[in-house]
Amino acid sequence: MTTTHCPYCALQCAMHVEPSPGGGWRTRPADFPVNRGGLCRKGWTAAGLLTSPDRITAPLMRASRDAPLLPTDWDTALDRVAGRLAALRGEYGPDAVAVFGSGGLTNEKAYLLGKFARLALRTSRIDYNGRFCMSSAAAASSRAFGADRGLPFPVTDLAGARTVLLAGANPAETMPPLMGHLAAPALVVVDPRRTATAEAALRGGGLHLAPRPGTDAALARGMLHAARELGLLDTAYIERRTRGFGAAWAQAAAWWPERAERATGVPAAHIRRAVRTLGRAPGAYVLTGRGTEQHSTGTGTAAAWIDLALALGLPGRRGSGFGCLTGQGNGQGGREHGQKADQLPGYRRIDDERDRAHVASVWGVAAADLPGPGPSAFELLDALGTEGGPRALLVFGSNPAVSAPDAGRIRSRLAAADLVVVADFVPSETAMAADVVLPVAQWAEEEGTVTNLEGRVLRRRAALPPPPEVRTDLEVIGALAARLGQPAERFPTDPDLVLEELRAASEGGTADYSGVGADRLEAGEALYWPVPRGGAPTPRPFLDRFAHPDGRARFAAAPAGTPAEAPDDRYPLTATTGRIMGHYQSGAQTRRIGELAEAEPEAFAEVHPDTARAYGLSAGDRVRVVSRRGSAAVRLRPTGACPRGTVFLPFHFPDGQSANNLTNPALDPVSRMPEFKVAAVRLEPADGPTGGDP
Ligand SMILES: Nc1nc2c(c(=O)[nH]1)N[C@H]1C(S)=C(S)[C@@H](COP(=O)(O)OP(=O)(O)OC[C@H]3O[C@@H](n4cnc5c(=O)[nH]c(N)nc54)[C@H](O)[C@@H]3O)O[C@H]1N2
Ligand SMILES: Nc1nc2c(c(=O)[nH]1)N[C@H]1C(S)=C(S)[C@@H](COP(=O)(O)OP(=O)(O)OC[C@H]3O[C@@H](n4cnc5c(=O)[nH]c(N)nc54)[C@H](O)[C@@H]3O)O[C@H]1N2
Ligand code: SF4
Ligand SMILES: [Mo]
Repeated sequence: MTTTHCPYCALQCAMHVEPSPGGGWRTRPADFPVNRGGLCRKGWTAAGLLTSPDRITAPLMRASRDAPLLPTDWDTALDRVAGRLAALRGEYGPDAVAVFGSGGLTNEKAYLLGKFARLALRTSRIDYNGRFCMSSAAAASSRAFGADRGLPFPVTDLAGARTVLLAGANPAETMPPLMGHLAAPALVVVDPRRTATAEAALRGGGLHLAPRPGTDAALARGMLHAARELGLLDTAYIERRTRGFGAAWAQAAAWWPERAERATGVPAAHIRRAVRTLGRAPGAYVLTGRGTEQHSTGTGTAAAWIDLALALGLPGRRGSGFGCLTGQGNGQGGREHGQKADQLPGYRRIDDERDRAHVASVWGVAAADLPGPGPSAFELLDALGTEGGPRALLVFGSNPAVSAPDAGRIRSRLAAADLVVVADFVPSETAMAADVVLPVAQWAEEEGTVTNLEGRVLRRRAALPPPPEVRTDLEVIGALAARLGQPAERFPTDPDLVLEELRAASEGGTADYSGVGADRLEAGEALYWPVPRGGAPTPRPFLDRFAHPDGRARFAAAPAGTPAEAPDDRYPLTATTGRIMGHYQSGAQTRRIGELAEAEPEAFAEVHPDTARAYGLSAGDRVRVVSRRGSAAVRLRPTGACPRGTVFLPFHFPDGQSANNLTNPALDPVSRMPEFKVAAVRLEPADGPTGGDP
């Protein structure tokens, strides 16, 4: 039996992995403060993928674009990849090769992938799926607090709260064990749908506010207005610990609750009641999730929630706070160690001379040799195979053919590239569109560290060896680097050696991991970053001061923008997308686990029963949801939990069922986050004629 952490979400529940009496492996919950002996359905079934018949166990390669993917040996596959990469670089320059990483990769993998892109490929074109995840909240937090640690406190702090406001998060489905920490506080749930989390809030005497999708910023401004009206502003805190309240109030002054009601659909009386329930510090927390962040106005919206929290005096105090719920297993660490387009390890900036000099010295190169910032995830994928765009793409840990916005367009970009290489352990939709597929080890077959949603660095342990012809991501990166002429010692494949290097590269940075020693991890010490060499970890980094040089937080005073697309006569409904408990992300993994696939075998769309009636449709009908970008054929699920005029689709299903055939790739100007949560759509019977474009 080995004790490790779950392969999926950012809670990183602790679990035991052990042989299953019937053959194969099984998981059981382990004791850990975050999950306290609980696991969700995905965690309980996670070991199923280790022995899945669908697993890729040999490299796959196709002879030409139209030829099938066939098994081959590692040398042939790696020689082919390195040879093509070198040729494309020779012909078009280093930016001809693009790299796409993941918040599912361990810290060691994310670090080595960024180093590989900058040193072995010399490309500036590297970004990752976290751009589609928490980037808006990360940008807003960095601006407000001077650092982006999703939760700047342990989740166990939440149990002592009086009230927790959840803006656009549905943890009852997305992080079930977190609900255990939210049992005592009154919840205020902000979600257009009456989700399982909203039901829990109502049962516990809390509140459910249901704004129209894409209108949260107006709601947060309206709440700030009401807070002043009700005399709830913490003026001493505002004076002592913040800057810029005047400008934020100048924004909020125009959002009296009755006007916010018109913009959002949330009654003014509920806005005032929510503010009273939330109240001042201590005892109140504001937490954001993807529902409020995944918009073309996401950074401004996250900032509006931060402004509300600052006005009430919540952040950086014991027993209250502001936080963002990181999503992927290593969503936090994955955004700190240099796989982001604008970043170097330790949350350093690639356009800062001192940051460049530090990392270049650890890497033994000249700072001038490091490329500069590159384009963001969607822009990178969307330029593939175009004039001046990248010709080749290497993917580690993502399935953008299903999870990228306007996925139909991204699938055609993948087809237009000269070379697509995917490292994965299952034949994801992106892997099946690749020229070369490199089979890699899974979570329970290798060692490494991840950083959970609290900013705590954890050790993942190997419980079993990978199948014989399978390599680790670190080995794949190392082998490619060697073929591209890099010295072997520059790309170690032993995770402990990579961690040693990451510690040095992050030292003195915002996300300082220099004190994350193997001995301290081994001893089970709670290593919240920053953790300087030989120094204490930092569970609550903002208690005395925020991370800006003057120690003060900044109000953002961002305007309350509106979604890029509004409903009209041809597309009269608003589609929003998200998650259900039994599937994870693009579904590449969970659709291959029998129990989960049987429970939710196909895509569906939730609509209000009145909407279904207006279209003459009933439960179980197959419908086509159509946007300006494309359509998805799904099963209709009428439910009173979904508001009139809104259509909710999970994005876990591929091809013709993919919610991302519909989504709008309008990008937030700061975070470059796409508008996953708002698209104008209409419904059609799936088997009838289509009503025209597209
Ligand atoms: N089961 C499961 N769990 C997961 C994942 C998974 O795929 N499946 N993925 C993990 C990852 S990477 C992430 S990022 C997290 C995400 O976790 P969450 O943020 O909880 O997940 P979502 O379902 O994307 O969005 C939450 C809610 O936002 C609502 N919403 C839509 N539009 C708006 C809006 O305009 N305003 C507001 N306030 N709400 C809106 C939706 O109705 C939805 O209920 O979950 C993690 N956990
Ligand atoms: N419409 C809509 N779209 C969304 C969202 C939404 O709410 N709505 N949410 C967005 C969000 S928050 C996220 S995080 C993204 C996630 O979307 P994706 O990036 O597509 O995430 P996954 O489906 O987890 O894909 C991970 C792939 O990598 C593989 N993999 C897992 N671990 C490893 C590893 O260690 N190494 C390698 N080489 N491979 C590995 C898995 O088998 C899988 O095929 O989706 C985004 N897309
Ligand atoms: S809540 Fe997240 S970490 Fe915990 S078992 Fe479920 S998927 Fe795994
Ligand atoms: Mo995510």
